[in-house]
Amino acid sequence: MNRRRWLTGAAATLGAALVSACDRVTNAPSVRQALRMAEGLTRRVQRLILPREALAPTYDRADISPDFRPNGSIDPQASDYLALKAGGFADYRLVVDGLVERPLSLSLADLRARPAQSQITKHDCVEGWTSIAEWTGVRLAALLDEAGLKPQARYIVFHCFDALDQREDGERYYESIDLIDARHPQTILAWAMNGRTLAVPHGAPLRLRVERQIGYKHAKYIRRIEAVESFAHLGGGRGGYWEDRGYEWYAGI
Ligand SMILES: Nc1nc2c(c(=O)[nH]1)N[C@H]1C(S)=C(S)[C@@H](COP(=O)(O)O)O[C@H]1N2
Ligand SMILES: [Mo]
Repeated sequence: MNRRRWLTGAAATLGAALVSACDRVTNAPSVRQALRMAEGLTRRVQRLILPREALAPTYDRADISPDFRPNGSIDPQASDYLALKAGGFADYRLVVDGLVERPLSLSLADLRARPAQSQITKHDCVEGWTSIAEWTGVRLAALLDEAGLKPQARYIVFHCFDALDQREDGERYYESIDLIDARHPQTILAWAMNGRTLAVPHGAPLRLRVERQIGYKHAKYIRRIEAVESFAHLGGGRGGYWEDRGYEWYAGI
């Protein structure tokens, strides 16, 4: 196939995969291969066109969606999560470890005591809906600087409490991003939504906002942040719960 036809085919395949529901993924090796190639292209093109720190659009309070839809896990049943929830997350600790000089263990009070940032942005789900909300939290870059990334660190992994099948031993949600997105000025760990404490359906007590990427990259119910050199050893090796099921790793919008 010549390059142009391949690109057209890959774009069509990617488009088809993107409109399918989050839980419906094609597993044909050719499709997965095409997705991976198209994805590398998307990431390289976006990195070329956009400056490192290009901002996602922001909106006004009046634009906030009255009914922001919760999606994916909305009520995790893992026993460790239920115990923390029962105590109002007073015993919650966010662990930051992996390839860092100084591992961190932070309570919600610790997180709230750090400089907060708010942003009103549009969330874009692969299923085809969007919603606008105001998110408040701490910049991920600030926590990474506090922990001190070792030179080998290349990706940041988010380990979550929820298993989509709601089984105690089920595979828990996870995601990963590169250091450019991790250090992006709009990448925050949010503990509030629309001025209120983050609710369980939207990822309490802490979720990621990585504004230049699509919905499934925004890990909810974060329990641990790990700096790694490679994510090949995690889950199915593709860097995230949905990526392991065929979705693209770099889901820039
Ligand atoms: N831990 C976890 N994070 C997750 C999910 C999930 O199921 N579990 N779903 C993802 C998807 S597909 C979307 S669209 C958003 C939904 O966020 P919301 O519930 O606030 O709308 O969370 C993302 N992060
Ligand atoms: Mo989504």
